[in-house]
Amino acid sequence: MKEKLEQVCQEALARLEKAGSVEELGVIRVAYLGKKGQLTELLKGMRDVDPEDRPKVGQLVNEARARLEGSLEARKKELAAKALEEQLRSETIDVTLPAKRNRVGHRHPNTIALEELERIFIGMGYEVVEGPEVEYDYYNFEALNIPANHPAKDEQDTFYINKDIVLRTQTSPVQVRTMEQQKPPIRVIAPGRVFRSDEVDATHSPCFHQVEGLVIDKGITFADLKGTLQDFARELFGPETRVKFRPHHFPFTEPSAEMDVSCFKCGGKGCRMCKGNGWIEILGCGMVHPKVLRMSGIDPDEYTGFAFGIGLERIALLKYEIDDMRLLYENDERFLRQF
Ligand code: 2NM
Repeated sequence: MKEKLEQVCQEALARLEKAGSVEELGVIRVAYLGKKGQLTELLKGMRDVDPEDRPKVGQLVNEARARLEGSLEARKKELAAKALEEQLRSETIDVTLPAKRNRVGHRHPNTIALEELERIFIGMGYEVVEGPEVEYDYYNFEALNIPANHPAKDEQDTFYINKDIVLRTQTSPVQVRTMEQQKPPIRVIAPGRVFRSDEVDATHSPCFHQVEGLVIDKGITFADLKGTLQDFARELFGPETRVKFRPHHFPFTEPSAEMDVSCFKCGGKGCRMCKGNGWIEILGCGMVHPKVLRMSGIDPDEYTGFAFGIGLERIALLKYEIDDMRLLYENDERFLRQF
């Protein structure tokens, strides 16, 4: 019995010594000290021991129990300390490592293009004006000499809130409001969001941005329009840029034109950028129609003026050579970061 006890005890101590985790210690405790543990079983064997030897053997079993308990506790402390040390080591922060860079936001290509346009026109003495995106039918159409049956008014192109109120299809209503409120001379640009009921594709979106300009004063002529827009084009696309005006029609201007710039990529020889013809259309313009002036309270016999409209996305796509307008609205940070 004594030898058996010693053997079990040594075996248990050896296993404790080898144990690598607190969980393993638990398994060993059950195996020796648990209800069916080896030491407990030995104690049950007491009934076979000589009655006069029982106190002695009982004491030996208790001593063995105490040794095992003591060793268990000691190993538990050791292993817990080791685990803590390992955890601390793995969580050590190397303060000498270079820091992770914080990604800072980036200006949208539209914003960059808009700020460039604003810089150019402010440099020529223009003021930046804004107005409502939800607009009266009157300001969006009637005051611009767009009659009720004009194709531009078609419900297919315009988002109607009700029969009198629309989402503005251009920023010209801001120009009309300016003419109503300010006495000439007027020199303003009106940038902003505009809405048309278009299907989304590489060159269309139901919501895009325009920058429209308006100049009203005594003696303003088409020559002022041409000079201004030529200066603008050279500032935006480089001093070598040539411009070309093609006759066009807008209800709110007479005469009207579209302006092309010589391709800034190939200089006019023809390339992919200008689809081989050397010119790129960038804006519409014209002399403000006398009816438009009169409706807004400006006497067309005293004053004349010119106006123009630029699609902001078109400028951003051209300048940054982006081939799909949808990229401008997805706000994919990997795309935006490039500009
Ligand atoms: C364009 C083209 C031509 C324009 C006209 C006016 C106003 F209010 F003065 F009549 N504002 N903007 C205009 C003229 C806009 O966009 C392609």
